[in-house]
Amino acid sequence: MALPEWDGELTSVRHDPDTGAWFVIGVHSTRLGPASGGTRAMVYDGVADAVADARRLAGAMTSKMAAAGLPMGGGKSVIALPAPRAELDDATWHRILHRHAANLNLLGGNYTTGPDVGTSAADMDVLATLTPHVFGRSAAAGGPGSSAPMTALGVFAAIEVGVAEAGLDGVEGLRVLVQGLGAVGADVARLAARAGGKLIVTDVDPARCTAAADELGAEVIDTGDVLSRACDVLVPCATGGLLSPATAATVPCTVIAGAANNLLTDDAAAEVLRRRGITYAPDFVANAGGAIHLVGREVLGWDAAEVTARTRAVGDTLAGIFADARAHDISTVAAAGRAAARTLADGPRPTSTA
Ligand code: HCI
Repeated sequence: MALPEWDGELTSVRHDPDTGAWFVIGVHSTRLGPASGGTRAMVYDGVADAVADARRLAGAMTSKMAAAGLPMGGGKSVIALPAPRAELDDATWHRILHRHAANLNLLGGNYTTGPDVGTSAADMDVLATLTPHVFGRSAAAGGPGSSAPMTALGVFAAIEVGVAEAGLDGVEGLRVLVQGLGAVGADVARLAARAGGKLIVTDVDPARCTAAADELGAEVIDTGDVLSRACDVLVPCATGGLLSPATAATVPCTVIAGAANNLLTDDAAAEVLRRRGITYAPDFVANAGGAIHLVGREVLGWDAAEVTARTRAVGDTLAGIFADARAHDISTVAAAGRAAARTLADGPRPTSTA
């Protein structure tokens, strides 16, 4: 089999004939520390797609850890499910978690997982009974609890700094379009509403839209209208790949800052946004609050106040990236990539908690 090129360190691919699940772990880089990143569990078109997704997401984790100044490398797990998660019975899901834990143990701590799309703190609790290489257990099980509030706080900091970079005078009165009202998106919507933003929301689940309309007075739009509805701030909090060079060329907004990983199909989309004068907060910088929460609490011994302060500092990091992009006429993604590359080239810092 011809293997596609990848600049990462290790890919583990295993199959479980009993459940039909495939398990992929991508360790992109251990340059700054042991690799870490969540476990995504969903249905894929095939194992090649699952491998590609794990590797892309692992690469993004390397950049995220570096940009956030965390002493960790980048990795990601993908479990390619035999059927949608909601259709799996408990025994099958349990067996899948057991297999995953066995794979994590094989890597011996070179990679530590955590929650991602399709997995929860409750799943981390189960994994933690089988392997030590898990972040993000529930508070009830002695873990740091959900990282969603910190991810949302970091995204909101990115929105505020993005708005300032675009020359707008604060979030108050701006039309803020939130795509995806999961735990993170719903929290960002609340923060934006509290700051006086006029919320426009969409989600595949109508009940979540109704809740946002009731709680925040949000206007609800169709999921298909995200890229055509005029707004000031677009906040993608659903799955990745929303912005290609083609959609970036027409999306009618001024600022883009969201929580979704791998929001751009490729870096060329960032260049299109730059030329149109749209302020884009690179995803791996804007959404680092979750990683700051998990690594801060579980590796660095930070308390909640420290994690909150470090998450707010996502805004400062972004302001530096925006300034660098402006000064050198490069996209914000290029600027963020350069900064992360410098951090990686410098290697591990002896006093990363200082
Ligand atoms: C993410 O930011 O996408 C995942 C955050 C994370 C960080 C470290 C371990 C698991 C998940």
